[in-house]
Amino acid sequence: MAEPTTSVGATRKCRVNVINPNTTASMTEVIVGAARRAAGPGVEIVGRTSAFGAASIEGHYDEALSAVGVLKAVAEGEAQGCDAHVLACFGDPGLLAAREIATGPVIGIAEAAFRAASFVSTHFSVVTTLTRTKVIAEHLALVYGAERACRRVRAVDVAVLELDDPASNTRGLLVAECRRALEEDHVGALVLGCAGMADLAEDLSREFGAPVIDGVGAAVKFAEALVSLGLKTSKYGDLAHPLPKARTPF
Ligand code: 5HY
Repeated sequence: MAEPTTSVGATRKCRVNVINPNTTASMTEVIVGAARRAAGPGVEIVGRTSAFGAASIEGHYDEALSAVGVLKAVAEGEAQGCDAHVLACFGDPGLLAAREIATGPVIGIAEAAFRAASFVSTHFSVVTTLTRTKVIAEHLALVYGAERACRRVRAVDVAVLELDDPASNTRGLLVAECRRALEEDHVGALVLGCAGMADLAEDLSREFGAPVIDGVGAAVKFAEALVSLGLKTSKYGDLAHPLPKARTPF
């Protein structure tokens, strides 16, 4: 597995473990780029590609597999003294389990994007990759209590690993779907439903003059804020460290 990449800068305020739950290192670079653009002074971004799971996460099976890789990456980040963890996949795979083993905050990019959208709009729509993964975002909106604010989940039907292939016309398809969402869903903001779209948010926001939200950047800012408030994952109740027992090591 590639050595975690680290940004060195001003006196370090916090170290954020930014995990790509799929196993594609080139996608981790896009994610880490977005995380570093969002990170404030003194915030160290440690990028990590999951060592276990699928090359891209596009369904429930991929999600389940990737959760083990996420737990391994969180454990490595804890051992490396990371103050917070970001799960950079729009399904927030393994989020609650990760919070059990983490001391610092663990932020999923879907939850971060939903929360950010709810601060800047009354209603928002999500634009994700494949039609088959729409249900995952719909489920998360319910789990996070965002189902009333989230008007609709749409898809551009570009596979995760084809997003950065010029032949996929990702930007063109996203512009068309975002425009339809703004016209038909009566929403004030849009959420990009894949970490691989992170570097398109600013450009699309300019295109529409409306907030187009990337969960990677939002998650890094929320992690920074929680760490600066001294807030850690509660160890009272369901997120307490797992009970000691025999487990197959990963
Ligand atoms: C993601 N899959 O953010 C999700 C997007 C999706 O490998 N990284 C992935 O389509 O659900």
